[in-house]
Amino acid sequence: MKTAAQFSVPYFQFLDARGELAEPPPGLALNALIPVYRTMAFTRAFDARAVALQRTGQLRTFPSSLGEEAATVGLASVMRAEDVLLPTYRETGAFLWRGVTPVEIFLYWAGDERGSCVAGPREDFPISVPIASHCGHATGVAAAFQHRKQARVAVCVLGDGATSKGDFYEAVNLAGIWRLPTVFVVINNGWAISVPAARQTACATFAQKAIAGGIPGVQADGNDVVAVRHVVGQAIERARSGDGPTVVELLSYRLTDHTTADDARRYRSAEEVSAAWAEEPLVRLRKLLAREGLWAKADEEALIADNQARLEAAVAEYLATPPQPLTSIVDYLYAELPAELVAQRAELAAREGGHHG
Ligand SMILES: Cc1ncc(C[n+]2csc(CCOP(=O)(O)OP(=O)(O)O)c2C)c(N)n1
Repeated sequence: MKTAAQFSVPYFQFLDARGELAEPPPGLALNALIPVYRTMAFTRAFDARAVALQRTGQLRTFPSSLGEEAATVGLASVMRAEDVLLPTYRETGAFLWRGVTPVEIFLYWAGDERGSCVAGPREDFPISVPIASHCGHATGVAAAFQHRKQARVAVCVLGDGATSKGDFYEAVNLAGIWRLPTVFVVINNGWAISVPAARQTACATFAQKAIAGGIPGVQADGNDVVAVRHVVGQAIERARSGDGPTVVELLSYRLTDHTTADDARRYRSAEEVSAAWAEEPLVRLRKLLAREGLWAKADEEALIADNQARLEAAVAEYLATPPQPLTSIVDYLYAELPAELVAQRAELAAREGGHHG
C-alpha cells in the first residue's frame, strides 16, 4: 500500500487565557490592538443592551455574540474597506467595526427593513438568517472580483452547524476549482442551537472540511484576537494575491442562549459554561494591554462611560425612529411584484402602520 495523499490542519494560539503572549507573530504591533479592544468592549456592552431591549418588548429577537468578540471584531479588523463581508446574524462585532451603526443594528432586530439598508459599508451583504445559503453568494461575489481583476476578497462568516449544509460544501468546492478570492470563516462556538459540535461532525476539526475542496484549512483559538487576526489576515492576503480560498476555523464559545428565544440551560450544564468563562476573550486582551502599559484602570473607566453614553444615545434614536409602513415587508423582494404579492401589499397598505417592539 502507498499513501495517496496526506494532510494536516495547523492550529494557532498566541495569547492564552491568562493573557500571556507566547511567541507573537512577526510584526505584531500591540498598539493596533487598542481599537480592537475598544470595539470588542463596545460589542459586549451593545449585546447586553440589546438583550435588555428584547426582554422589555422593544426588540423582536436578538442573537447574542457574548464570548465571540475576538472572532468577530478580529476578522473584520484585518479586512480592507473594499472587501465584502457576507455575514450571518451573530457578527455584531464585525458590523460595528465595519461601520454599521448601533441604531441600524437595533432596527434590524426590530424587523425594520432599514436595518438591512446600512449607510456604510454599502457593498457588504445583509445578514443571512438561512443557514449557509450565503456561502454560494460569497463564491459569486468572489467570482465577480476575479472576473473584474479587482484585488478584493469575499469574507464569508458561518457557524459550525452551517458547515453541515450542502451549500457550504458546494461553495468550498467551487471556490477551490476556480481559485476564488474567498475566505470561509467558521466560528465554532460549540453549539448549533442545542446540537453540540461533536454531534455535528465526525471530523476532528471543522477546518479539515477544506481538504475535500482542495484548499487549505487552518484552525485558531477564536478567543485569542492575535491568532484570529493572524490566520484570517493571512487567508485574506492569500486570496487577494490570487492564491485562492481558505477555510479558517475559530474555536470559541457561545456564553449565553442561542437567541433570546432560547433557553440554553435545557441542553448544557452550568459547569460547561463556567469553564468557558475562564477562556473568554476580553479579559485576556485587557490583561495583555495592561501589562504592556497600553491600558490603565482610568482608560477602562472612561471606555465604560463612553460606551454607555453612545449606547443610550443610540437607543434613544432607535426608539424615536418612526416605523416603516407595513408594506415594507414586501417592498424589497422583487423589482416587479408578482400578482399574489400585489394583492397582499394592498391588504397591508389598508392596515395601520407597525411599531417597533
Ligand atoms: C436553512 C436553515 N435551516 C435551519 C435554520 C434554523 N436555524 C437557525 S440557527 C441554527 C443553528 C446554526 O448553528 P451554527 O451554524 O453553528 O451557528 P450559531 O447560531 O451557533 O452561531 C438553525 C438550524 C435556518 N435558520 N436556516
